[in-house]
Parts: sequence; C-alpha cells; structure tokens
Amino acid sequence: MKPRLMSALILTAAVFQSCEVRTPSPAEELKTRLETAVSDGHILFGHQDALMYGHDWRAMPGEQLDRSDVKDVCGSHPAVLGLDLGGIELGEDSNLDGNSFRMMREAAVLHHERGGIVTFSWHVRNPLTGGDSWDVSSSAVVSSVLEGGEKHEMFMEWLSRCADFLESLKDSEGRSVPVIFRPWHEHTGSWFWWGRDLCSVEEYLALWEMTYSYMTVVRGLDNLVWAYSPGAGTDADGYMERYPGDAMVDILGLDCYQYGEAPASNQVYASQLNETLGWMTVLGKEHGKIIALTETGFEGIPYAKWWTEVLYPAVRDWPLAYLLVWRNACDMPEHFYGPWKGALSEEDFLNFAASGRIRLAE
Ligand code: BMA
Repeated sequence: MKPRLMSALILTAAVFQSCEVRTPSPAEELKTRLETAVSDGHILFGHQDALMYGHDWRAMPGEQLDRSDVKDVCGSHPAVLGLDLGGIELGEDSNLDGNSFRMMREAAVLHHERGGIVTFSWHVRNPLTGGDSWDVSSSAVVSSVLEGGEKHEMFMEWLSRCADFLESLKDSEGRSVPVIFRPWHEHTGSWFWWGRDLCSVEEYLALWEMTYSYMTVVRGLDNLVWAYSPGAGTDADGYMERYPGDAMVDILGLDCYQYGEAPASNQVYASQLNETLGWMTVLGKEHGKIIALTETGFEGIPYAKWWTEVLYPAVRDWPLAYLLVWRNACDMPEHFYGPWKGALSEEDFLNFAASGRIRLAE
C-alpha cells in the first residue's frame, strides 16, 4: 500500500474512533431521566407496591398488572413504582408483604416499558438472629456480615440472590431495566439492624461499600441508580455522617413521615420537611446529586386536604426528582398512604396531581 494511502486510512480510523459515542448504561439513562424531570420542574409521583395491590384488592397471577389505586382515582398510574426485595435473600417466592417476586419482576418491567420509573427498597432479614429487619436485639449484626465476620459467607449468598433478581430485570428486547436501588435506608434511626445505634460509622460504611462493590464490580450490574436515604430528624451533619461518598451514591434521598393527630401535626411535619429539603438542595448542588423524597406519607391520611395543604406546600419550592408515598396495604384497612377510590382525601389528590409540578405516568 502506498504510504500516503496508509496514512489517510490511519487518519480516517482515528477520526472515527474519536467520534465514537459510548452508549450510556441503563443506569446513566435513568439518571438522565431524573435530571430532566428536575430541569423541567417536575416532581414525579411515586407509590409503593402500586401495581401489586391497593386498599381493597390484590393483583392475581396472570393479570395484566394494569390496576393501581392512583389510576382508579385519576386515570394514570404513578410515575414511580416502589417495590421491596425483603425475602429475596432467603430465596423465598414472595416478599415480606406477600408479593411474588415473579409478579414484581413483571410489574417492574411493564412499568419501565410503559415509561415509568422503578425503585427497590430492601427490608433484609437479620442475618445473625434470624429475625426480621426490625430485630435490633444485637448490635453485632453488621460486623458479623463484614469480611472476617461469622455470617460473611452466608451474607454474600444473600447479596448474590438479590443481585440475581436485579440482573433478571430485562425488557422484551433483552435489555436491562434500570432501577433505583435503595439499600440500608433510614439508618440514622435505630429501628433496623443496620441503624445508628446498632453499628459504628465505619461498619455502616463498610456494609455499603461491600454491597456496592459486589453489585457493580463483582456482578457488573450497570442498571442500578444508588439512593442514600436517611430518616428525618437529623441536621445536615447528621445526614452526611454515614454518607458513603459521591462515587457510590447517585441520589440523596429522605424518608420523612407525618405522625400524630391532624391537623395539630400538619405544621410540624410540613416545616420539618420543608426545612430538611432546603439543606438537602444545598447538599445536592455541592455533591452534584439528584435529590428525592424517597418515602413519605401520613398513615390513614385523616386530613381531607392533606395533599394540597400539607404535602404540596412543603415540597413545591425544592428541586425534587420524585416523591414516593408508602403502601396501601390490602390486608390492613387503616395502613394506607396513597389515594384510593372512596378515601377521605380522594378529591384533594386530584387537585394535588393537577397542581403545577406533580407528574403521574404519561
Ligand atoms: C412498613 C409497613 C409494614 C411492611 C414494611 C415493608 O412500613 O408497611 O407493614 O411490611 O413497611 O414494606
């Protein structure tokens, strides 16, 4: 080959190489969608277990998974579907709230294909005592699962079952479905075995790091957007005390509930939420992270205008990508956090959903 032709070919190849655009991973695509929601001024509305059951119904195997209490009330599904992995670690067929993992997989894929966003929490059982996530009888649990601990090997098996499930989320063309993964949540409180009084800062950080590196490095999962979600009631220093670092977190979340009588507790909740989201907005900017209200609600919503008079004013000034209310348990009539047909606050939810920033599924 003539030297001039050769150099022309090399040059062409180099130009092609430098123009080559790396395809974003499923997780990167999901992050971009969340960032776009924020820049469009939208707050995506989420509901835990929305497609699995509602206040007085439960989806049966083989159904279309096209019902949700939110859709019953206003014609669209929530934009964000929350699901929980509790029980996957033991290889069980159903999670701690009776949802089959097979149906949860279907719901996650369907919701993604319909244009929605999926988030998974994980109420992991206690690997040392055999109890549940709320078993705080021992403060040796976290250290027992870390390298060198007596439950380490068993726990790695638990992580592998969780990874198998997350890896199995594929759309109809075989592409990985991206999801928000929100492990080790509400750790600033002490009601889960990974909570503040149950392990040291170093142990919590090591638990997160072990989970992160197993999922992303060992298993190579590129469909997980990582959410850090302390509970309410801390200041910014308390919030960041056990922050795993920018490299292992994508979303700064918050779990914040209203407790007590209404209307007396309305203001307490609204001011706490508003104030916390204020400094989370600053942290989000400093760390280049998306912020979200990863869990919220008021059990039984005893105040008719809760959505528009309490929740909306507390969130509307902040750049939240989404907010998620907890589940409408079908077997506990008073344990609901979302709207349903016939609920006291049903009408008000319609106004909330129509108010400027809230978005349901398209
Ligand atoms: C709690 C309650 C429980 C449930 C758990 C995990 O807040 O709703 O009934 O088992 O979440 O979903």
